[in-house]
Amino acid sequence: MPRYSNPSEARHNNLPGVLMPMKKLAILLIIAILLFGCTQQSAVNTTGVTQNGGTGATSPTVLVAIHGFAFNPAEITVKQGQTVRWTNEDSVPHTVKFDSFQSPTLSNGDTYEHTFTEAPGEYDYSCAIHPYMMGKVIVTR
Ligand SMILES: [Cu+2]
Repeated sequence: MPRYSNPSEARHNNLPGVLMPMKKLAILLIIAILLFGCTQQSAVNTTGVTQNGGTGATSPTVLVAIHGFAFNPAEITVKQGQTVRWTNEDSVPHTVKFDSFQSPTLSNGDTYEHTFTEAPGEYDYSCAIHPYMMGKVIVTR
C-alpha cells in the first residue's frame, strides 16, 4: 500500500517544481520580447536623427576679396540663404554698396558679411567711394 501511494505523492510534489521554472521561462520570454521591441524602436529613432543631420548641412560662406580696386571674383553665384564675406585687402578704404543695403567703410583687413535671404535674381553692387568698382551676386534657389 505505501509503495503505491508513494510514487503518486512524489509526482504531485514534483509537478509544482516543474511548473515554476516554466512560468519563469515564460516571464523571461515576455521580458525578452518587450526589450527587443524597445531596441527596435530606438534603432529606428537613431536612423531618423542621422537623416536629419545629413539634410541640415549649410552651404559654406563665399569669400570675395577687394583687391586692386576690384572685387575678386567680380561675379559670384550663391544659394538663397548663403552668406558672402568681403575682405578689403587694399590699403585704401572701400565699401560694398547694393541698392537695398551697404557696408560701412571698410579699411584694410576689414570684413563685411551679408546673408542673401533675398529672392533669387541678380544683384549688382559697387563701391560707394569708387563707383567704377562693380560686382554682381546671383542668388539661386
Ligand atoms: Cu572703393
